[in-house]
Amino acid sequence: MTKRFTRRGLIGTFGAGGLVLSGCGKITGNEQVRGVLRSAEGLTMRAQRLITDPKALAREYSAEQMSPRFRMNGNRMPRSETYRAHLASGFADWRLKVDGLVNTELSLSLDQLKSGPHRTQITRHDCVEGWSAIGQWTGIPLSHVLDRAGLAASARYIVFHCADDFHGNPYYESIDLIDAFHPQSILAWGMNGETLPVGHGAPLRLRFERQLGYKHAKYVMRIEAVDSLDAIARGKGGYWEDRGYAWYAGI
Ligand SMILES: Nc1nc2c(c(=O)[nH]1)N[C@H]1C(S)=C(S)[C@@H](COP(=O)(O)O)O[C@H]1N2
Ligand SMILES: [Mo]
Repeated sequence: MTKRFTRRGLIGTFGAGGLVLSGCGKITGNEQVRGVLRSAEGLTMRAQRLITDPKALAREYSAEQMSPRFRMNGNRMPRSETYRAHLASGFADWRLKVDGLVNTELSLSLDQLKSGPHRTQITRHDCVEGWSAIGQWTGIPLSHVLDRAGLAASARYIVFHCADDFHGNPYYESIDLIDAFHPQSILAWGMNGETLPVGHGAPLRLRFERQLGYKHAKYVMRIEAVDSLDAIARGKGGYWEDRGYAWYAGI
């Protein structure tokens, strides 16, 4: 295997490891493989949580190590008319909604998000399809936004609702609260020193450096705090998870 799997260490053979070796299309069609992945997944998460500090940082790189080209993957331009109107007006009226199991619902403009505290990190993005790239991301810590809204005691997961879809099925993702409050979980509005490009998820995308690329929701429009993922779409916690990918995609 290549160097990119060294961080997986001891737990590399479980769960998401199997996914990394296969292309998206191939694996989703195979019920048996999906079942195996699901049963291995709880083990992966528990193993990873046992051997690694949940607050440990993913490796950060220096500016010289940044990839000359960072691929765009998945959707590169949402089809939604609402999104296109926001894009045309430079996201001036766009708002990030924060709702669900929160004490105070928020509706935040891009300026409000940009004027908050921010963090810049140079990290390596690993896609399940077998490519990786090192890029620089700047954004507001997700913890800051969640603290402002105040989570209800019953909240267990944070769901990211995106502007794009595949064949009418909206892209969405979810993470648990330990990961939501991780210092490298940021809502990024900047990439490589510039405004986040549309292909990479403008105006706002999640960066979540200890898990695989598909967890990093682009085009985030709404953040919802929930106590269960069952009622959302097919109930597995994400667009790709609903099609067989691991929910806990630790790397
Ligand atoms: N909303 C949305 N988020 C998404 C995707 C997508 O299609 N739509 N693709 C995912 C996948 S599989 C990867 S690898 C990364 C790609 O991010 P990039 O386009 O900035 O490289 O975004 C992830 N987040
Ligand atoms: Mo990906």
